[in-house]
Amino acid sequence: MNKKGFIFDLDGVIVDTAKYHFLAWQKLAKTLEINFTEEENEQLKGVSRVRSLEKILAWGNKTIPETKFMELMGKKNDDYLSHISKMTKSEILPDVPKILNYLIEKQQPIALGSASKNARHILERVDLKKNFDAIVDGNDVSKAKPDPEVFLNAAKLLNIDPENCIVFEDSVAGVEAANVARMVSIGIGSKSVLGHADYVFNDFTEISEGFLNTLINN
Ligand code: B16
Ligand code: MG
Repeated sequence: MNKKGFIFDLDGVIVDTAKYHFLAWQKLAKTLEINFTEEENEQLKGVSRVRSLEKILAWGNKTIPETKFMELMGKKNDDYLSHISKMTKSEILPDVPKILNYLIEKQQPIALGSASKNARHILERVDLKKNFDAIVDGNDVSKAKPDPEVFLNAAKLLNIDPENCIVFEDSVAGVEAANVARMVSIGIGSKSVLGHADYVFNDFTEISEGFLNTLINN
């Protein structure tokens, strides 16, 4: 049987946590008297915590000392984690378990490729960690998406060549990272945002077993 490397982003692909990142950043930005729109928030998806705060400060034309920067990152994460602590399996996005189970049944290697430093904790919380053969997250990389490091490391751990890997991503930066890594990029979200992906689906309910078989066999 053909083996491909299936790499999943976490926030916004496996679980519905993108909304919690947005809420936590918005709350923090308000304390700095910075407003940003949902459209601008798209630029924060898949982007590291440090880079996200840098972007928000730039939108508000603000500079702050390093100690304050670290303090704000801590605050945002505490707020984010307070949302996560209430999270249940119901926040796994539609048909994700079905797709994972199908790929496991077909003996396909599966990895997580996330920018989040909270990724392992979240996977445990929703009881999906056991489905992954490899996990690469924000603690394991030095360069954030759109740099391909996170996906290239995942491919290495799966022992599959990058060109035989398929990435599922909800962010502009993540699709770009997959493209740079020369992997097949599958955008999960809207075509108007993720038009640079090889394929785009609104969610996993639109992905058929036939399509997965084509990915495995091509
Ligand atoms: P944390 P992903 C990304 O996760 C999120 O999309 C992004 O909004 C967040 O800033 C980043 O993780 C860092 O997360 O603060 O938990 O370390 O989409 O790559 O799974
Ligand atoms: Mg994401």
